[in-house]
Amino acid sequence: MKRLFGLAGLLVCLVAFSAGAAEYKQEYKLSVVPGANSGWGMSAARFADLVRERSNGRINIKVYASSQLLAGKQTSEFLMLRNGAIDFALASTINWSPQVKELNLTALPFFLAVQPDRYKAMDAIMAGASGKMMIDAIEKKGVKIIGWAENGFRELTTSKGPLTKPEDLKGLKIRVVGSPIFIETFRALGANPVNMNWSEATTGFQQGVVDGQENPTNGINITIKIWDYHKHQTDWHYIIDPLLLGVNPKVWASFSPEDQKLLLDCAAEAERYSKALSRLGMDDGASLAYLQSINMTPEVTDPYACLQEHGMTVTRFTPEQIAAFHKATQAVRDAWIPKIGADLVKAAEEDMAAAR
Ligand code: X2X
Repeated sequence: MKRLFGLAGLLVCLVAFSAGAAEYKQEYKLSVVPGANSGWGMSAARFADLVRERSNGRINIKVYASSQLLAGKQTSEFLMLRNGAIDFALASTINWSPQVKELNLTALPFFLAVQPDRYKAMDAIMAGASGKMMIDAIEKKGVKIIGWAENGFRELTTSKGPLTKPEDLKGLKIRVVGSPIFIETFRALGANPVNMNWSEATTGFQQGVVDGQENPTNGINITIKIWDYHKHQTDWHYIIDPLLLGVNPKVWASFSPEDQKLLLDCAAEAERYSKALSRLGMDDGASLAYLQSINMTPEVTDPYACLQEHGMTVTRFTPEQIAAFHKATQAVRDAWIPKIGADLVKAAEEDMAAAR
């Protein structure tokens, strides 16, 4: 009798186990817009590796970099994640902002640049009420968020230059992402913005279709060897590009509570790694120390020296230069604050002030 119960118990366990296991996919697809060697792609790979390791291979996330899952069209990522064509995405606010207007907050020109410590300001938004409002806005539209990360402050690179004042941008053709606030910002500065998907951008730079572009130094500009196309970098910090780790809500609900906790923990580590890659050589040394402590120091640790060694000029804006650009883009902020939500902008201002 005892043996019979034992056998029955075993059978119940087996059935329960296979039912549970059957809910998990063989492979979860994670979308990344730029290449695998970008800081962004490396952060996604770290997340996937940590998850695979800690789940003993039960959760297998595969990173699809270079907009592979998006047929090259970066602004369709949010809808594909929402409808389940993609399981996970490490995504930029810039690419999702056409669907979630609140995500234009960090694309408000010179909004963070005028803060005394721009990284502290970004961290304060992520950790504060305004960050929570951004996440709520995304989740209301049908995507679960499990963490933040960072592409970085977007600096301008051009074939003409150096650029030191707003008038220097007059007539320059600049590649931007297909999100309206970018077009308006560059028009306000007298430039000629051209919307181009990232998947076609480097070919465009090579062919000289545009005179410039804007992307973060460590994560993108250095990894694509921007010096092959542009000789000048303008460090104006005009906007920052935070990243969000999103999951399709049905996929999220299919994970056990223990595995959800595992995923959240791995997302937090990936965030730390991603921020360190983005801020390396631009902070007080904390990013380098962290990367060394986890044995993941990248080849380039001094981004400015790297750009200069490759023949580029780097113009690092003074607070006065930033103030001049801030003034020149006032109309863009005035037009966009009501679209983003005045309450969200106010909450961000309060979060940043509290962290000062
Ligand atoms: O397209 C860009 O510039 C990139 C790669 O930074 C984004 O996806 C926002």
